[in-house]
Amino acid sequence: MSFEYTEITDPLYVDNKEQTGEDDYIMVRAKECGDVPISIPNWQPAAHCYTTRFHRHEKELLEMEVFPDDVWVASYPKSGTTWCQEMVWLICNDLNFEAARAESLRTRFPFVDVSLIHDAQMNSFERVRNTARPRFIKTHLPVSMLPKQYWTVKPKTVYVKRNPKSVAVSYYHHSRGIFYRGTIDTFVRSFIREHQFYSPYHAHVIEYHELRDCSNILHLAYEDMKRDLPAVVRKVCQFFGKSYSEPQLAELCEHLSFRSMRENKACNYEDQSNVPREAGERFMRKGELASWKQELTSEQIKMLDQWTVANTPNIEHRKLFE
Ligand code: PPS
Repeated sequence: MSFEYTEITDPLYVDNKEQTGEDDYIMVRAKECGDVPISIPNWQPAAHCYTTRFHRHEKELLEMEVFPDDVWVASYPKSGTTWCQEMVWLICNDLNFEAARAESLRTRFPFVDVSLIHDAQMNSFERVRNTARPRFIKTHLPVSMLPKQYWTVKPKTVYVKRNPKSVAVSYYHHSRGIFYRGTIDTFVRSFIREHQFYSPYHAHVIEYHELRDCSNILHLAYEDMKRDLPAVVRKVCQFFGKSYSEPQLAELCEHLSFRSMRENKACNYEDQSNVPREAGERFMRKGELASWKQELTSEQIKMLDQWTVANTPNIEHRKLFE
């Protein structure tokens, strides 16, 4: 596998990047992905949006060592990753709530590819290399960019997806909390034009979906977690071969409730003192199923819906985004 880089020439990006703070974005495409067991005939992976930092780390990404006892949580950003990580970590660690509260999720479950988009305190690939096994790894990498060894080692992986309109709103607030200075309208338009980190969004979700025959990957949806968390928890326990009593499962669901996670310093990301957060922008923001109904204009909703239709010529795929 190798990577191909393309500059973004879209005027929406070029003309606004200084004002929005979207510096040095670049599209990166993985080539020679024959190892990926995807069920899309003649699949050509899309180029995904990163920053020019990608160049610096491409060898580390390609050559990353993967272990059979790794546990990965993968997603497009803002899809419920953190929620899933906390659930998976606890299920795999005998529901050790004390240990979960004692150490930040960031340390327990490092984000391997963050160095591709931000200047992290420590190179994120190095951080994962230095993590004791069994490792818990968060990634937003699309299927085409997973490290080469992933496909031979096949570590257990949970992929979580979320409705595109919820993702758009959550992603806007998240970016604003860190660096973004544009309006929600500019953000939504740029999200639709696939110029936010890890975009294109639909390809990200569809490509993981098309790995559904891989027994090492479990597919979840944020919406299912909201509607029936105990059912999702049971599914995840089964996937990891774990069994807990009803009272233990009830305690886990309470721990994973939005109210509880929002106040939990080990996973609410409010310890990130180096990141200036805009007033009121909390990582655990709303945690709702469809807050986009109040936060997007009817025009933005229409644009996002048309975009989903345009990106899902296969009707079966369209159902993934309902
Ligand atoms: S990131 O930055 O990509 O890792 O973000 P991610 O964790 O994927 O998504 C953050 C959104 O998930 C919501 N969240 C929750 N919702 C319900 N219940 C629980 N326990 C929970 N934990 C996190 C979080 O609030 C973000 O969504 P929004 O819509 O912005 O509130």
